[in-house]
Order: sequence, then C-alpha cells, then structure tokens
Amino acid sequence: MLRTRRSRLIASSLTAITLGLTVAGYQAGAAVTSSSDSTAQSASHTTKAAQLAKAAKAGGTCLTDATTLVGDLDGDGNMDLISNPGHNGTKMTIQWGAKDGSFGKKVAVKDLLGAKKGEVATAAVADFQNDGTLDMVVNIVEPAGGDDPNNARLAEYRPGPVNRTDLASDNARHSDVGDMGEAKQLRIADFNKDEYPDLAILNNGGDGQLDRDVRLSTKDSGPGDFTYEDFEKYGEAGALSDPPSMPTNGWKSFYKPCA
Ligand SMILES: [Ca+2]
Ligand SMILES: [Ca+2]
Ligand SMILES: [Ca+2]
Repeated sequence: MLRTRRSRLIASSLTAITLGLTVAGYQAGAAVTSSSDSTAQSASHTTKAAQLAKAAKAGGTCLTDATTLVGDLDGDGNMDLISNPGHNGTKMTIQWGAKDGSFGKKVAVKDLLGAKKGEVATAAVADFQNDGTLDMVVNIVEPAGGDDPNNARLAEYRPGPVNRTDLASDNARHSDVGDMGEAKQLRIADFNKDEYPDLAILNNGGDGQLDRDVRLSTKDSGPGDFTYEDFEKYGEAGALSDPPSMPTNGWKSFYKPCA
C-alpha cells in the first residue's frame, strides 16, 4: 500500500508554486497604506518603513517579520517590500521601493503575472542560487475541481532581477513544479541546510492526494527538478483529508531581521 501511494506521488508530484503574499507588512508594509489607518499611525509606519529600508540597503535583504521581506527584486538599487501572508505564496504582494526609501502601493503578484479569472497564482521569492539577487518561482494553474488535476499554464523559475511591470526575467526557464498536479502552495524551505533556499510545494495530485513535494536548489540550477530521492528524504505523502505539514518560516533560515 505504501508502495502504491509512493508511486502515485511521483506522478503527482510536480505541481505547485504559489504566490502568496497578502497582508503586506503589518509593520513596514503598512507604510504606504490604507485609508483605515489613522494619520498618526500612517506617519509612524511610514517612518519605520523608511528606516527599515535604509537599514536594508546598508545590510542587504532582511525581514521585518516572518512573512515580510525587504530586498531589491527589480534590480533598481532601491529596496522593495515583499509580503507573503501565511508564508504560502498564494497572496503575495509587492511594494516597489523609491529612491527616498519609501514604498509604492501594494500590488498583487497574481495581477502582475496576469492570472486570469478562475486561475490560482502562487509564487516564492528568495535568492535561490545565492548570487546576491532575489529570484522568483511562479506558478499559474486553473484548478480542475475534480479528481484529475490540471497542469500549470505557467510555471517558471525567474532569476532576478525581474521586471517591475510583469515580473519577467531575461533568464526565465520552465520549472517542473506545475507539471504533475495543481500547486496549492509554494513555500521557501531549508531542507538540506546549505546556503541555497529550497522549495516546498503543496501539490494536489488528484484522487484526494495532497503531498508535500520538494525541490532542492543548487548554485547552477536554482530550484532543481523533482527527484524521488529528494521526495523520500524531505517530502511527505498526504491527502486532502490529512494534509502534510508545510514549512512556515523558510525565509528566516536565510535572512536576518532588519536592524
Ligand atoms: Ca527595487
Ligand atoms: Ca539570485
Ligand atoms: Ca537548500
């Protein structure tokens, strides 16, 4: 039985990437914000965000909290604010940074990627090759809603810097995260304890199967392809009724809190 389940896994395993950042920084993210904030609060948040951006510029990519990363994603030299509510890649937002250290309004990654109605966009951000630029993995899929999952319409590894308007990368390549099921979540993970951020994918492989799939990164490839060996070591078979556990704080393994 175990064996049967495992082989299904292989089949189901390449799916998911998710983009999700939502509630953009409760702290720094709130900088540019929302009409519901009081003026005083806004001012205070803005000041804090500017301070954090300044610190980040000096010290590199850093975290304002577990799900809000400050780093330069579009390569213009100004720090941007990347929020990933729940750390699961489904509600990711970006606030592009300006020269004065302030951040623009929150834009949803799914919109930048051009996800259509009915499609689910997921994303993960990290410096996968550890070369100093932030990179993305993105996945767009229209869930089938039945036992037979759809494959991704778009699944790519996009080495940074990415374009501010559509998150395009000159060196984008296909990723297999969306090839064999529906990616429900994409999370940064630290599976093999090296300097290259890994991916955890919550993959709906069909027929009630819901697995934690794994992509380990290398200096050459960034996130690699699915291998059964990696799955056996770091993945987990699960079901819709009994989901696998997922990493919740992968960014923390690679980025320090902003000073
Ligand atoms: Ca930037
Ligand atoms: Ca990089
Ligand atoms: Ca790794």
